[in-house]
Amino acid sequence: MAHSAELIIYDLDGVITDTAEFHFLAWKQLAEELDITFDRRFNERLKGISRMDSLELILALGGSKTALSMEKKLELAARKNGYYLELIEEISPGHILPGIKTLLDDNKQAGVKIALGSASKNAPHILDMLELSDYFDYIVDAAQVQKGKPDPETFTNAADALGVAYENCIGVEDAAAGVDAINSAGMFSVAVGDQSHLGHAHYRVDDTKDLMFENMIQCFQDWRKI
Ligand code: B16
Ligand code: MG
Repeated sequence: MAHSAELIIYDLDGVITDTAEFHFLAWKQLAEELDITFDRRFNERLKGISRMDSLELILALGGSKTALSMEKKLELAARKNGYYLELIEEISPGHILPGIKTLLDDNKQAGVKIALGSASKNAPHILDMLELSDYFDYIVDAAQVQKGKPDPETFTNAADALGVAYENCIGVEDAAAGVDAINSAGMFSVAVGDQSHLGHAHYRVDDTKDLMFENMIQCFQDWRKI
């Protein structure tokens, strides 16, 4: 008998909307102030990673700067977030990635629960600006998560809160660290993006417009039969 999915946990940045460019510009501004050279290639490593972990990676890139006090690091992280908040002021429903609105509508109509599993402390604010908050049964509070992606906690937190067994959950991600997190949680992983860094997902599409609810459910059921 086919098993049915009970909960789909969506990542935010790179799946629902593309805030990665704004994160990049905000980190770049901070890195320049610290005389650290920072490019788009390095920025790929920050996708899905928490704010403080991202700062540590950037400081390590700059050499000896990792020895800064915690107070100074918190100040730098807050400064970056200030730049980021300025940049995202203009976000509107027009910034929802292609195909996502239909996917959420189909998900809701099928009676499958919906959660947001984002590393971003700004996630509730961004969902509001996208006018998508009403779709979500649960939003993981990034501030409550002890271990960020690739640790499974972001995803297991959502399943625990909604009382769903991990094997009945699907996670949707655009970052390699996020797919690692979903797989370690024992959930079915769906990835959006390139095979070169997302080949470890159970199911992958190139672009959000190719994410079809029925296909995701079909692949999940095939996986559960194994
Ligand atoms: P904030 P996701 C992640 O979002 C971003 O990919 C990552 O670049 C960012 O550092 C992280 O959120 C934390 O964001 O500074 O807003 O708390 O992909 O997990 O939705
Ligand atoms: Mg992401």
